[in-house]
Amino acid sequence: MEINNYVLLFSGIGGFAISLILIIVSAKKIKDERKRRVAISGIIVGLLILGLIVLVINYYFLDNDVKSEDVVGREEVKDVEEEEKEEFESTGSLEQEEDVNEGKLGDQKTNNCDAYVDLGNEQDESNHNLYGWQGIFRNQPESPSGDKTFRYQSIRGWASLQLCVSQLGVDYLLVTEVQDYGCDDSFDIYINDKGPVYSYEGTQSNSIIVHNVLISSDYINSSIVKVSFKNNATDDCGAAGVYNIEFKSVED
Ligand SMILES: [Ca+2]
Repeated sequence: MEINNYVLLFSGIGGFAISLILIIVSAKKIKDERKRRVAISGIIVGLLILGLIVLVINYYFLDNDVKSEDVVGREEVKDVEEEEKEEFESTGSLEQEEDVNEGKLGDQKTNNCDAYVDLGNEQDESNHNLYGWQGIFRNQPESPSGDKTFRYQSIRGWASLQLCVSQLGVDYLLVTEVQDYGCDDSFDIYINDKGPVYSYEGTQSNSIIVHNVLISSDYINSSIVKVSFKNNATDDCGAAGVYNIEFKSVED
Protein backbone atom coordinates (compact mmCIF):
# COMPACT_ATOMS: atom_id res chain seq x y z
CA MET A 1 0.00 0.00 0.00
CA GLU A 2 1.33 3.37 -0.96
CA ILE A 3 1.29 6.48 1.26
CA ASN A 4 -1.64 7.94 -0.72
CA ASN A 5 -3.87 5.10 0.46
CA TYR A 6 -2.97 5.74 4.13
CA VAL A 7 -3.81 9.41 3.62
CA LEU A 8 -7.10 8.38 2.08
CA LEU A 9 -7.84 5.94 4.91
CA PHE A 10 -7.01 8.39 7.72
CA SER A 11 -8.86 11.19 5.89
CA GLY A 12 -11.89 8.90 5.80
CA ILE A 13 -11.60 8.08 9.51
CA GLY A 14 -10.97 11.73 10.36
CA GLY A 15 -13.91 12.85 8.24
CA PHE A 16 -16.11 10.21 9.84
CA ALA A 17 -15.09 11.37 13.33
CA ILE A 18 -15.65 15.07 12.51
CA SER A 19 -19.01 14.24 10.94
CA LEU A 20 -20.00 12.25 14.03
CA ILE A 21 -19.07 15.18 16.31
CA LEU A 22 -21.02 17.65 14.12
CA ILE A 23 -24.04 15.30 14.15
CA ILE A 24 -23.98 15.00 17.93
CA VAL A 25 -23.57 18.79 18.31
CA SER A 26 -26.37 19.43 15.78
CA ALA A 27 -28.61 16.75 17.23
CA LYS A 28 -28.42 18.35 20.64
CA LYS A 29 -30.13 21.37 19.10
CA ILE A 30 -33.14 19.27 18.08
CA LYS A 31 -35.54 19.61 20.97
CA ASP A 32 -37.90 16.83 19.96
CA GLU A 33 -36.47 13.59 21.35
CA ARG A 34 -38.03 11.39 18.64
CA LYS A 35 -36.95 13.63 15.78
CA ARG A 36 -33.50 13.80 17.28
CA ARG A 37 -33.18 10.00 17.40
CA VAL A 38 -34.48 9.62 13.84
CA ALA A 39 -32.08 12.31 12.61
CA ILE A 40 -29.11 10.79 14.47
CA SER A 41 -30.03 7.25 13.33
CA GLY A 42 -30.49 8.39 9.73
CA ILE A 43 -27.24 10.30 9.67
CA ILE A 44 -25.34 7.42 11.34
CA VAL A 45 -26.77 4.97 8.83
CA GLY A 46 -25.83 7.41 6.09
CA LEU A 47 -22.32 7.72 7.50
CA LEU A 48 -22.05 3.93 7.78
CA ILE A 49 -23.08 3.64 4.12
CA LEU A 50 -20.59 6.39 3.30
CA GLY A 51 -17.94 4.53 5.35
CA LEU A 52 -18.77 1.34 3.53
CA ILE A 53 -18.38 3.16 0.21
CA VAL A 54 -15.05 4.55 1.41
CA LEU A 55 -13.97 1.05 2.45
CA VAL A 56 -15.04 -0.35 -0.89
CA ILE A 57 -13.22 2.45 -2.69
CA ASN A 58 -10.20 1.92 -0.45
CA TYR A 59 -10.35 -1.81 -1.01
CA TYR A 60 -10.53 -1.06 -4.69
CA PHE A 61 -7.42 1.09 -4.40
CA LEU A 62 -5.73 -1.52 -2.18
CA ASP A 63 -6.66 -4.21 -4.59
CA ASN A 64 -5.39 -2.12 -7.45
CA ASP A 65 -2.29 -1.42 -5.46
CA VAL A 66 -1.74 -5.13 -4.88
CA LYS A 67 -2.64 -5.76 -8.46
CA SER A 68 -0.32 -3.04 -9.62
CA GLU A 69 2.41 -4.37 -7.32
CA ASP A 70 1.68 -7.78 -8.63
CA VAL A 71 1.76 -6.42 -12.14
CA VAL A 72 4.92 -4.50 -11.35
CA GLY A 73 6.28 -7.66 -9.75
CA ARG A 74 5.36 -9.63 -12.75
CA GLU A 75 6.74 -6.90 -14.96
CA GLU A 76 9.91 -6.98 -12.90
CA VAL A 77 10.00 -10.73 -13.25
CA LYS A 78 9.22 -10.23 -16.89
CA ASP A 79 11.97 -7.63 -17.09
CA VAL A 80 14.38 -9.97 -15.38
CA GLU A 81 13.25 -12.76 -17.62
CA GLU A 82 13.57 -10.51 -20.61
CA GLU A 83 16.94 -9.29 -19.41
CA GLU A 84 18.02 -12.85 -18.84
CA LYS A 85 16.53 -13.75 -22.16
CA GLU A 86 18.21 -10.79 -23.79
CA GLU A 87 21.39 -11.60 -21.93
CA PHE A 88 21.07 -15.19 -22.96
CA GLU A 89 20.27 -14.18 -26.48
CA SER A 90 22.96 -11.57 -26.28
CA THR A 91 25.38 -14.03 -24.75
CA GLY A 92 24.23 -16.69 -27.11
CA SER A 93 24.48 -14.16 -29.81
CA LEU A 94 27.83 -13.04 -28.52
CA GLU A 95 28.90 -16.62 -28.25
CA GLN A 96 27.57 -17.11 -31.69
CA GLU A 97 29.29 -13.92 -32.74
CA GLU A 98 32.41 -15.19 -31.08
CA ASP A 99 31.84 -18.45 -32.82
CA VAL A 100 31.17 -16.52 -35.96
CA ASN A 101 34.19 -14.39 -35.23
CA GLU A 102 36.17 -17.49 -34.54
CA GLY A 103 34.76 -18.79 -37.73
CA LYS A 104 35.57 -15.50 -39.38
CA LEU A 105 38.97 -15.52 -37.77
CA GLY A 106 39.25 -19.06 -38.92
CA ASP A 107 38.11 -17.97 -42.33
CA GLN A 108 40.40 -15.00 -42.16
CA LYS A 109 43.09 -17.36 -41.05
CA THR A 110 42.12 -19.54 -43.91
CA ASN A 111 42.03 -16.46 -46.09
CA ASN A 112 45.27 -15.31 -44.56
CA CYS A 113 46.48 -18.82 -44.92
CA ASP A 114 48.20 -17.87 -48.11
CA ALA A 115 49.30 -20.78 -50.20
CA TYR A 116 50.71 -18.46 -52.87
CA VAL A 117 53.72 -16.19 -52.87
CA ASP A 118 54.48 -13.72 -55.61
CA LEU A 119 58.24 -13.35 -55.47
CA GLY A 120 59.37 -9.87 -56.44
CA ASN A 121 56.21 -8.41 -54.84
CA GLU A 122 57.46 -7.14 -51.51
CA GLN A 123 53.99 -6.71 -50.05
CA ASP A 124 53.04 -10.26 -50.84
CA GLU A 125 56.42 -11.61 -49.82
CA SER A 126 56.15 -10.01 -46.38
CA ASN A 127 53.76 -12.77 -45.24
CA HIS A 128 56.07 -15.58 -46.24
CA ASN A 129 59.20 -15.32 -44.15
CA LEU A 130 61.69 -15.24 -47.01
CA TYR A 131 65.24 -16.32 -46.29
CA GLY A 132 68.32 -16.54 -48.47
CA TRP A 133 66.93 -14.95 -51.63
CA GLN A 134 68.70 -12.42 -53.83
CA GLY A 135 67.24 -9.01 -54.71
CA ILE A 136 64.00 -8.27 -56.54
CA PHE A 137 63.81 -8.08 -60.32
CA ARG A 138 60.82 -6.30 -61.83
CA ASN A 139 59.49 -5.85 -65.35
CA GLN A 140 61.14 -9.06 -66.40
CA PRO A 141 60.16 -11.49 -69.17
CA GLU A 142 56.60 -12.56 -68.46
CA SER A 143 56.03 -15.99 -67.01
CA PRO A 144 53.32 -18.30 -68.41
CA SER A 145 50.95 -17.03 -65.69
CA GLY A 146 51.74 -13.39 -66.51
CA ASP A 147 54.16 -12.74 -63.64
CA LYS A 148 56.94 -10.21 -64.36
CA THR A 149 58.73 -10.18 -61.03
CA PHE A 150 61.11 -12.67 -59.47
CA ARG A 151 64.01 -13.25 -57.13
CA TYR A 152 67.14 -15.21 -57.85
CA GLN A 153 68.14 -18.13 -55.74
CA SER A 154 71.52 -17.99 -54.04
CA ILE A 155 74.16 -19.71 -56.12
CA ARG A 156 74.62 -23.17 -54.61
CA GLY A 157 72.95 -21.90 -51.53
CA TRP A 158 69.55 -22.20 -49.90
CA ALA A 159 66.58 -19.93 -50.43
CA SER A 160 63.44 -20.62 -48.46
CA LEU A 161 60.04 -19.21 -47.63
CA GLN A 162 56.81 -20.27 -45.97
CA LEU A 163 53.43 -20.98 -47.44
CA CYS A 164 50.25 -21.91 -45.64
CA VAL A 165 48.04 -24.84 -46.49
CA SER A 166 44.48 -24.91 -45.19
CA GLN A 167 44.13 -28.65 -44.89
CA LEU A 168 46.39 -31.29 -43.44
CA GLY A 169 46.50 -34.93 -44.39
CA VAL A 170 46.12 -34.29 -48.08
CA ASP A 171 48.61 -34.16 -50.90
CA TYR A 172 49.31 -30.87 -52.65
CA LEU A 173 50.60 -29.80 -55.96
CA LEU A 174 53.50 -27.39 -55.62
CA VAL A 175 53.47 -25.13 -58.66
CA THR A 176 56.38 -22.80 -59.27
CA GLU A 177 57.52 -20.73 -62.24
CA VAL A 178 61.31 -20.64 -62.56
CA GLN A 179 63.69 -19.29 -65.17
CA ASP A 180 65.77 -21.72 -67.13
CA TYR A 181 68.06 -19.40 -69.01
CA GLY A 182 71.55 -19.50 -70.42
CA CYS A 183 73.30 -20.49 -67.19
CA ASP A 184 72.89 -23.75 -65.28
CA ASP A 185 69.62 -23.11 -63.51
CA SER A 186 69.59 -26.41 -61.67
CA PHE A 187 67.96 -26.73 -58.31
CA ASP A 188 66.29 -29.07 -55.82
CA ILE A 189 63.17 -28.38 -53.80
CA TYR A 190 62.80 -29.40 -50.17
CA ILE A 191 59.67 -29.36 -48.05
CA ASN A 192 60.10 -28.71 -44.33
CA ASP A 193 63.81 -29.42 -44.78
CA LYS A 194 63.02 -32.87 -46.13
CA GLY A 195 63.86 -34.02 -49.59
CA PRO A 196 64.70 -33.25 -52.18
CA VAL A 197 61.10 -33.72 -53.26
CA TYR A 198 62.05 -32.47 -56.71
CA SER A 199 65.21 -32.03 -58.74
CA TYR A 200 65.53 -29.99 -61.89
CA GLU A 201 68.52 -29.95 -64.16
CA GLY A 202 68.85 -26.75 -66.11
CA THR A 203 68.57 -27.08 -69.88
CA GLN A 204 69.52 -23.53 -70.94
CA SER A 205 66.18 -23.43 -72.73
CA ASN A 206 65.80 -19.68 -72.29
CA SER A 207 62.31 -20.14 -71.01
CA ILE A 208 60.34 -19.87 -67.86
CA ILE A 209 59.33 -23.34 -66.78
CA VAL A 210 56.19 -24.17 -64.85
CA HIS A 211 57.09 -26.94 -62.45
CA ASN A 212 54.31 -29.07 -61.02
CA VAL A 213 55.50 -31.14 -58.08
CA LEU A 214 53.25 -33.51 -56.22
CA ILE A 215 53.91 -33.13 -52.50
CA SER A 216 52.82 -36.02 -50.33
CA SER A 217 50.90 -35.18 -47.17
CA ASP A 218 53.71 -37.01 -45.35
CA TYR A 219 55.84 -33.90 -45.76
CA ILE A 220 53.25 -31.59 -44.27
CA ASN A 221 52.58 -31.79 -40.53
CA SER A 222 51.52 -28.17 -40.03
CA SER A 223 49.58 -25.56 -41.96
CA ILE A 224 52.79 -23.54 -42.25
CA VAL A 225 55.03 -25.24 -44.75
CA LYS A 226 58.63 -24.34 -45.43
CA VAL A 227 59.64 -24.53 -49.05
CA SER A 228 63.38 -24.44 -49.82
CA PHE A 229 65.27 -24.18 -53.06
CA LYS A 230 68.75 -25.65 -53.02
CA ASN A 231 70.57 -24.16 -55.95
CA ASN A 232 72.76 -26.60 -57.81
CA ALA A 233 74.34 -24.34 -60.43
CA THR A 234 77.60 -25.66 -61.77
CA ASP A 235 78.46 -22.13 -62.88
CA ASP A 236 78.30 -18.84 -61.08
CA CYS A 237 75.25 -17.47 -62.86
CA GLY A 238 72.58 -20.17 -62.79
CA ALA A 239 70.60 -18.52 -60.00
CA ALA A 240 67.30 -19.79 -61.44
CA GLY A 241 64.99 -16.81 -60.89
CA VAL A 242 61.79 -17.88 -59.14
CA TYR A 243 58.64 -15.93 -60.09
CA ASN A 244 56.15 -17.48 -57.72
CA ILE A 245 55.30 -20.58 -55.72
CA GLU A 246 51.91 -22.00 -54.88
CA PHE A 247 50.43 -24.99 -53.11
CA LYS A 248 47.43 -26.09 -55.11
CA SER A 249 44.85 -28.69 -54.28
CA VAL A 250 45.54 -31.84 -56.24
CA GLU A 251 41.88 -31.81 -57.31
CA ASP A 252 42.19 -28.38 -58.98
CA1 LIG B 1 56.70 -12.75 -59.17
